[in-house]
Amino acid sequence: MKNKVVIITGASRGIGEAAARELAAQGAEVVLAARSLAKIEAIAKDISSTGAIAMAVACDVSDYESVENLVSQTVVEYGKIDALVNNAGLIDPIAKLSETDAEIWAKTINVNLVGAYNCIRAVINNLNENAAIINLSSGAAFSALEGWSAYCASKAGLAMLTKSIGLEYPQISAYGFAPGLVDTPMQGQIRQSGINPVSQIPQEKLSSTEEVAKAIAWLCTIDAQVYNGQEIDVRDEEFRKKVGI
Ligand code: NJP
Repeated sequence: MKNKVVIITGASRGIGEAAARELAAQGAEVVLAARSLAKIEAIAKDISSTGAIAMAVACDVSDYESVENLVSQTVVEYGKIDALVNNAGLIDPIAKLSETDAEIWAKTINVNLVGAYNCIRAVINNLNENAAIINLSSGAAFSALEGWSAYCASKAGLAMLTKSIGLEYPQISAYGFAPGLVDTPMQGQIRQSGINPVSQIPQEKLSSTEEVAKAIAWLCTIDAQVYNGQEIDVRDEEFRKKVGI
């Protein structure tokens, strides 16, 4: 990963934070993006204190101008972009469809699907050779779960967006990556809801963000190109062997 420039959205906590830390530890120059500027600045400072290169840019992925600013700041600072990790995501509203708030429902689509599109649209003409786009997918893209209609619909749409990039831009590697059940604040929110079997999974059964971060870092390398255009699940044994987790 030495000197590869990687943008990670949703880097203020959970999987995004862990991916930024892992990529930086492997030598990448990381750009942390999220709405909470103070949090990503603190993480970037911590990463920089290890001798790695990190920058924080406040960004709301659902706002195209904000995403354009993220990309232009990255290009000004580092001169290129080698990978985009589309990780920013929301799960609300967790409720049966008739009990959902229309604005909150639309917001999740606007972050999980339109937000990913915005980031891809803004980087696509700025990507370096052998670039990679990693879209954080989910089992929920392919199986409906009670109370998660916005989340499932957004991730299903994202899976088709991944395929579309694979078709239209074969020179770029695009992956849908399902991280499994990972111990993050989003899973805390799910447990609190008490809706559907995922909310019943005890915290100690969830996997660590560090393991998933290793898989994301691997997907940024040329070795991952065998999976171009595909949906990958971290629980796939063959994949785990390749990553070394
Ligand atoms: O989520 P969480 P995870 N613009 O809630 C950011 C998928 N996944 O780490 O803006 C920019 O802890 C937010 O930052 P902030 C999941 O669907 C997970 O669990 O400061 N950023 C924060 O950094 C998601 O796509 C599991 O509030 C925005 C981050 O997003 C990804 O993995 C299972 C934003 C969310 O942190 C990371 O999930 C699975 C915006 N508008 C898929 N809105 C799992 N955890 O088990 C939010 O299958 N963010």
